Amino acid sequence: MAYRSPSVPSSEITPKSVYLRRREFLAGAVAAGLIGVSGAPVGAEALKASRGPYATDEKLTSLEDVTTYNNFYEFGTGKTDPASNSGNFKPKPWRVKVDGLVSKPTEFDIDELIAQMPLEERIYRMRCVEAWSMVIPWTGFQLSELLNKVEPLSSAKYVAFETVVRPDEMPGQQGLFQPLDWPYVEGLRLDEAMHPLTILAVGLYGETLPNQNGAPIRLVVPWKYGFKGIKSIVRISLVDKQPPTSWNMQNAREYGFYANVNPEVDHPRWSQATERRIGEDGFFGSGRRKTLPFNGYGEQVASLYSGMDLKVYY
Ligand SMILES: Nc1nc2c(c(=O)[nH]1)N[C@H]1C(S)=C(S)[C@@H](COP(=O)(O)O)O[C@H]1N2
Ligand SMILES: [Mo]
Repeated sequence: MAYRSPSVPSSEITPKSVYLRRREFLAGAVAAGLIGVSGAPVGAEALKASRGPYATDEKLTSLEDVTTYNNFYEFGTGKTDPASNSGNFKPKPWRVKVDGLVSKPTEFDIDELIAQMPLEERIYRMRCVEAWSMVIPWTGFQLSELLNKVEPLSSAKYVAFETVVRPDEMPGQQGLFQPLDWPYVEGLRLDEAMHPLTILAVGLYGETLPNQNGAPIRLVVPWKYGFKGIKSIVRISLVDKQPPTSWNMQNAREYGFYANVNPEVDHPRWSQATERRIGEDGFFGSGRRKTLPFNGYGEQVASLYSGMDLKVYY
């Protein structure tokens, strides 16, 4: 029996203003040779999407900050490493395998998948566990739409995700210092995966994902810390037990499976009460803002955790 979540109606077309705000950055980036004269990151394609629900009206983080301040350890551990070191990464052709406890295991070609799925723009806050945050206009589709296609069996309780392993194209996977075991793996409970806020993003700012943001397809779970948003996914498996997750394996004391944003539970080494909004850093800590429970999405998701001790499930 397939698990279904309520579908979300799509409405208007993305407002032009979203794209106009990109222009400030584009001129400088063309000059720097980061993007072609067409105004798109090299290799990027425009994506047509309707405006999805849940959009925050907070100011968008600039395209420049979204694409030059990243965490993607396969390309190095520095914030600018993913943008600098991902030029040889080939996000096409690409296939995503969806298997495990499903009636119809399928391997999807990324272009066919993008053509089939109802693309929406979702403007979400993203809160990294390191206490910085952004507001990003993603283009993508609900993970539930993909899972419904393969028909999870009633024995499926969790969803496991896996990133590609390509040391030839990912310099962070070469050499002696390996900060994480590869592949990067993540997981969600099935009800979290089916929640309408949970998306697979294939683009941002109206175009296909830049390599550093997880091309060609990555997970976005806006009420959880950013590390749950696994990038460059090649496999999605429905399983019956809680799957291992990369940061939890690396340091279980500091990173949990649930990783719901919670200002009341501090990281062992720093407070989670406030966050630094990238691009709005000012003198004397202006630009810091209060972190909200579930990153501000509590109204939508708190009921998923009723009965759980939120102080423990970090
Ligand atoms: N495969 C993979 N996915 C990953 C990471 C990573 O190192 N490898 N970093 C995570 C972390 S810690 C964050 S905060 C987000 C950052 O996404 P962004 O660079 O698109 O803002 O990606 C997450 N997904
Ligand atoms: Mo993060």
